[in-house]
Amino acid sequence: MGEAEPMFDPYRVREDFPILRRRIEGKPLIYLDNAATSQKPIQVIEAIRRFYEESNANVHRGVHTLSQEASELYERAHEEVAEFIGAEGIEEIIFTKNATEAINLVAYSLGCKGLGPGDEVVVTLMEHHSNIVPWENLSKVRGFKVKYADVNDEGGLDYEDLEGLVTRRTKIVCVTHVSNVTGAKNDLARISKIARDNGAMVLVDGAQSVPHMPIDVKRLGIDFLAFSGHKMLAPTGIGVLYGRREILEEMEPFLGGGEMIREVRCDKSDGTCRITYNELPWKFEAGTPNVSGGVGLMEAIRYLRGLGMEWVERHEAELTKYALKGLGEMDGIRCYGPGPDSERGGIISFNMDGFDPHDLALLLDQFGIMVRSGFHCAEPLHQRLGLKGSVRASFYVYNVKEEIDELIRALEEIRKG
Ligand code: C6P
Repeated sequence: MGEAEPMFDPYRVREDFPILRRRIEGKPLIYLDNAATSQKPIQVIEAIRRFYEESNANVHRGVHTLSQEASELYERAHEEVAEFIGAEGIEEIIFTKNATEAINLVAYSLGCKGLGPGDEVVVTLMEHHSNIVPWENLSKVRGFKVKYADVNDEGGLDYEDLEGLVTRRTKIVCVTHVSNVTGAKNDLARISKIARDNGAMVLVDGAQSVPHMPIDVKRLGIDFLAFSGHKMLAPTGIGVLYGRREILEEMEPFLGGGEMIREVRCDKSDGTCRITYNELPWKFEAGTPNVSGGVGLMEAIRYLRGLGMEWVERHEAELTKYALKGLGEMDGIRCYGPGPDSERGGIISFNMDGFDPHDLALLLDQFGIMVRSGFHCAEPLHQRLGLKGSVRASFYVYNVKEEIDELIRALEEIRKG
């Protein structure tokens, strides 16, 4: 009997990404900056073009054919996102600009109603700045306290420290699912239990997990999930906040304007204005939304579902193991984060002795290899690990082992000078 057909073929996937045909410095492009943003398949590019060529109109505002079509597409995009992450329905799916705006929406909405003096918010030292700065800024205005759960020397979450910090005063625990620096993956079921035992809500930053693995918000028992379309094959400018319906119904809108209201009645004689909000999710989507972004995100999700999220996860785990082994065998390279046999995402940060991270990234660029360097918007984690920065390689569906071989070959060449 012949070998079974592989279910997932990254070489076939590559053909869908026009940008991968580019050459940089005369060399084939090797794109290893997927944690910053992913490349886009032709299917997504075409879907956006089709929308503008055939159906472009504002949504929920016109009775004409184009507005009806655009509204249907936009609503269907919410439905497909809901299915993708196991939400109950579109009431739980709010489209935002990106993960950052999704987290800010929760922070500022809770800041309007629900967070004040005596309350606490628990975050972790491994958070991206977007899951720290909104809470810190708001705490100064609203008088609540932000506490930080520690990480261990490998950059993994210190669950005992977290458990000690979460108390009856804690209103919300805000954690990343996968670190954008070390790839460390947090145990959300364990975190949810700690929060729930203390009556706290859980917000998960899924920016580095939703694009890369199957996610079921109901099974994870979380209250909020924030993620960005641009890291999962969709265009920039579209992101998602999942929120549990009962909680969203109680929350105040973050932004006011058109679309998010049902009625605005102003009485000039007595100066009163009565505003009633629209139903979910539109209550949280003020103004003309990013309709083409929603269409692009829907197509990106169809593409990822076509590949199968289990296969996406398995492929990236294989690449990560392979890269960690290769880098681990090199002299003068230090990789951070959990070991190759741990549960982790496809993100590896490292340093090479004697090289500044930005210099190393620039040198790799001359080999056609795109990596990120610096703090990756996670300065507190770098401080905790005693690092002045790092170089980061991050993988996605179109990366192949040969590209990792090239990365290692380039690093060897740079090291030898
Ligand atoms: N991290 C990186 O290179 P936005 O910018 O809103 O799409 O995503 C913010 C964000 C939130 N959480 C995590 C864990 C993230 O990694 C990011 C984005 C990019 O690591 C750009 S700074």
